[in-house]
Amino acid sequence: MKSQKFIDVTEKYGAQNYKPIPVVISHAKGVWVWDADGKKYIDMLSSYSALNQGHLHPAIIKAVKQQLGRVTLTSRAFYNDRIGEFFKAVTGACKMDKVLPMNSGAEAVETAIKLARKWGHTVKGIPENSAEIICCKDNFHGRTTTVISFSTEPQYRAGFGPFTPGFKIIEYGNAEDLEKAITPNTAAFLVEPIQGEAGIVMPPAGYLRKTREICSAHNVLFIADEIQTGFGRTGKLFCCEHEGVKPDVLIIGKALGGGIMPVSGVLSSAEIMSVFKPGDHGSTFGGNPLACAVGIAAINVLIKEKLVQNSAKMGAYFINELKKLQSPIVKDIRGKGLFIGVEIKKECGTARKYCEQLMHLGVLSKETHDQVIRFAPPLNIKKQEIDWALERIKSILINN
Ligand code: IF1
Repeated sequence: MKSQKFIDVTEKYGAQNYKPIPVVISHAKGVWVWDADGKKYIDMLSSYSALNQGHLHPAIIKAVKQQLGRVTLTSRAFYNDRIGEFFKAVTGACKMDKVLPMNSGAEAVETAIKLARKWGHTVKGIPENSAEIICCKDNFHGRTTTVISFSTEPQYRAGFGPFTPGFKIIEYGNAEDLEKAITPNTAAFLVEPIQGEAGIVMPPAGYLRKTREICSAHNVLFIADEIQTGFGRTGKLFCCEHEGVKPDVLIIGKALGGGIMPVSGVLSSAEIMSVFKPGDHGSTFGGNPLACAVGIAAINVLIKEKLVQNSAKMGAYFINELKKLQSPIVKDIRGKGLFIGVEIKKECGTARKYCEQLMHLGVLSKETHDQVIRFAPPLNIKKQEIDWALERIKSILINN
């Protein structure tokens, strides 16, 4: 068992801020991964939706290799010959005027907060240092000190204060709550179209549309965090499209990096983005030519291979088949596209237990909080591959 050795050395020298499912991935292709002992698994997590195009997608790998032979890093002190093309591709796909490139998701969320605050203070006329941003209970937007300042999960905050002020929390899914929370100092409403970490929690139908309307009526920016729900995960390119909603500010990440490297960004109208002046904000690595080559390829693969459509089709099939199982241990099955949560009844133990059992059968998934198993495979998954996983999921959900 080579795997155990890799686990031991990881635990010995690494900070223990994670408790991984005990599988050691050593190589991968498409929806499949192999562990250090050669056992094959289907990847039903896709690195939390950062692998929507699958592992080692040939077109993305080709783009990386080409770029590696030219230039990888320039900083934004200079222009490079890939960044403009990347900006054009990403704004085109997202139907937004302007983009500001960053690396991690949390950095992009921080960027959106700075954008909204500066817009609030300089355009909306909110007195300096008093802009408010409204967020939802059970949100997840990352782990920086400012972002955890508006987390409502005790573990993400405990011991990490003092926190950044300027955030208000409302119920997720209740549009009237938003209207009540808005004051003349409200700059923005920040929302996940589906709450991933909270347990694949979908707001009631019409919520995104209603909150969008409320934001417009009160001159409040509607900021959608589509870091996880974006790029086809829910069966539309962006989850807000399910309700015909166009955000003022769109935050993207994860799958934009094509499973290769962190690539994130904030998109907005030319007018809103114009509040950023040279020197206001930046990043050493954001918009580097390698990231740009990856981002262009990642978007092209999604479009050319119709992964958004496949996500809608395969997601509907997967959810339907899961529902047919009529498992006695399952409380709820929910999701959109290939973003699926299976909630286990409390009296049947935690989701973690079932994820570990699934791992032994060759299906990689991960619990979110205590009771929900998340299934979010690469979007190019085929019906036969879903069936392969379903056979194993069935034996765990039925025979326990
Ligand atoms: C971890 C969760 C998922 C996100 C949304 C911003 C970010 C994320 C909607 C920050 C990141 C990741 C972080 C990762 C696990 C994963 C996660 F369970 F923690 F919440 F997917 F549901 N907005 N989500 O989902 O992006 O800075 O990480 O690039 O281990 O913390 P990042």
